[in-house]
Amino acid sequence: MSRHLKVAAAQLGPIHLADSKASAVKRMMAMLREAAASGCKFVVFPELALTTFFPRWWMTDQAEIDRFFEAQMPSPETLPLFELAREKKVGFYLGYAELTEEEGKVRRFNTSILAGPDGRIVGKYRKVHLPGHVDHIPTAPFQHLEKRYFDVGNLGFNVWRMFDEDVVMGQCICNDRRWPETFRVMGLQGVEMVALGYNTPTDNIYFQEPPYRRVFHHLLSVQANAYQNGTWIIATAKAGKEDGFGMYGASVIVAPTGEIAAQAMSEDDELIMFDADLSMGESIRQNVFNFAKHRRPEHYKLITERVGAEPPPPTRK
Ligand code: CDV
Repeated sequence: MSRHLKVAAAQLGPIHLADSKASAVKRMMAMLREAAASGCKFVVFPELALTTFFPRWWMTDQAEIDRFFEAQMPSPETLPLFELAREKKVGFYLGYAELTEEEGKVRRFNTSILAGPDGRIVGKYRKVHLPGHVDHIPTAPFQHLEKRYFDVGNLGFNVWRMFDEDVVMGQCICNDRRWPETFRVMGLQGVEMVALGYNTPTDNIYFQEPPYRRVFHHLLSVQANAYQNGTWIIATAKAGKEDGFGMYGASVIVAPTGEIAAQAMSEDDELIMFDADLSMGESIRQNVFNFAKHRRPEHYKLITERVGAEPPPPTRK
């Protein structure tokens, strides 16, 4: 029997500092309704989908920072989204900032959850690869303070069985998509589909590069990792100018062949959909990327033993 899952990437346009979480949820609910009406069973929303991309702002008052976080999920503002998902029998992925307590310590994570078509949370992920910096860079046009506002995720890269189709589903967040390790760890658990939300500024504050090249690197990362692990990837942006600061869109649904099955055309709220054939990944995972047959982990030890690159000493003075 063929296994298909019709899926959607629900790209969000800008959410400004002054916008409420309730208004963001309203927009997401409109897209979830549209996806359900088109027969989609799974909708992927962006990273930090409830608020503006707040790591661009330098803040020192903890109470001001914590306004962007959720102490529970569903939170009062997101509950209507969970209820609608249950009514429409649509599962979803949602990125948000998580405030929690572990071993008596307050922790803050850049988190995503997977909710099943019954509206229950089936899986949680906390972002591992946090980009950016800790200190204020006054000369930069905006900040990227993920390393300041979040702890490094402590749940690892897991997969979950979801839907009647028993899809092996994984999840990760934004910068994780640039690291092959993210996907290989899920690939080694037989992942068939990965949900991924992101917020990527159009401009690089660390070195000069044209915006088209940033979109190229996003697509290159998602397409290569889909192919090398034989998995579908649904990558969803928050896009457009938030209070004047641009973030590119280019949300994509990528097939296990690495080909783009659907791509957003705007930098606004936009739903893209595709009926994903799950058998497409099987032939890749059974042939060119048959891990059991071809991988040689005895030669990969450095990957877990070493963090930074250590070139051999130079031969010339
Ligand atoms: N939110 C992100 O993780 N953004 C990074 C930017 C800073 C490069 C990304 O990898 O898209």
